[in-house]
Amino acid sequence: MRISVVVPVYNEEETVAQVLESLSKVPLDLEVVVIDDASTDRTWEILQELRTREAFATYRFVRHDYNQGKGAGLRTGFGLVSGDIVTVQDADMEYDPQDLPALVRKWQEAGDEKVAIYGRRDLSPQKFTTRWGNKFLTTITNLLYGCHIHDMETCYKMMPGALARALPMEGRRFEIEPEITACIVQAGYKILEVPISYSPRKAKKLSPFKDGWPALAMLLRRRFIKRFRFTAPARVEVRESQTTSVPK
Ligand SMILES: Nc1nc2c(ncn2[C@@H]2O[C@H](COP(=O)(O)OP(=O)(O)OP(=O)(O)O)[C@@H](O)[C@H]2O)c(=O)[nH]1
Ligand SMILES: [Mg+2]
Repeated sequence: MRISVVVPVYNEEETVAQVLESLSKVPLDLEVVVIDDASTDRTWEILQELRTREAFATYRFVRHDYNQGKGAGLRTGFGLVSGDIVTVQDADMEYDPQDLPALVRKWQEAGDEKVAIYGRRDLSPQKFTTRWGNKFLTTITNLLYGCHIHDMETCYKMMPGALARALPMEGRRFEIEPEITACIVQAGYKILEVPISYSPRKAKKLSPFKDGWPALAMLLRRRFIKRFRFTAPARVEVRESQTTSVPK
């Protein structure tokens, strides 16, 4: 049983190698797909160099012709992976891949329940506006969709592969986080959370005001205009691998 990890990347020359090296040490059977969304810095050169290393021989590296946004990167990635469960891994080292086994354990503990597992961050180190923007969007999500989560915007969203591949993914940029969350709930899945470590980077790229509105609009759209319908196939079991994904 495989866990697919989709890594959306845009201009992450400082951290992308570190993220992939850390992923290669995770003791799970991972399928990793890296989507470079037409980075303009050295990211793609670095990925070209990494792909020649034995540790990343099984990884797939894809590049978009032009920049389309994180949502578009995830859409490409979810379309390529074949794993039984799928998660996202941001490439800026805010999230530690060593937390992934804890998410898988939670998934296994849920048994036959239809669940998705989210990594829950401690948002207190975030800037005031970002933190309250996240809390606001999470609260609206809970109110509109009847769920009880604490961190809707987390990148660690682990879900069955069949569901990931069926997601409509109309959001092209950061409104993808509420869209995925809305679709998971509308598909009848319960979202469970696991505490994870989180190191917010200093140079924030997102603006809670500029990027918050499309997220709010997406929450309203999926709730009142375009609901997601999905029929779940039988649930698959995942066993933790004794080896890493690095080929010997
Ligand atoms: N495919 C794609 N990925 C992107 C794009 N912009 C950012 N990303 C990646 O998506 C992930 C999350 O982006 P961030 O800019 O860190 O978003 P964030 O963590 O919500 O915001 P920050 O608080 O600024 O870090 C990272 O791996 C980025 O490299 C983009 O235009 N296209
Ligand atoms: Mg980030």
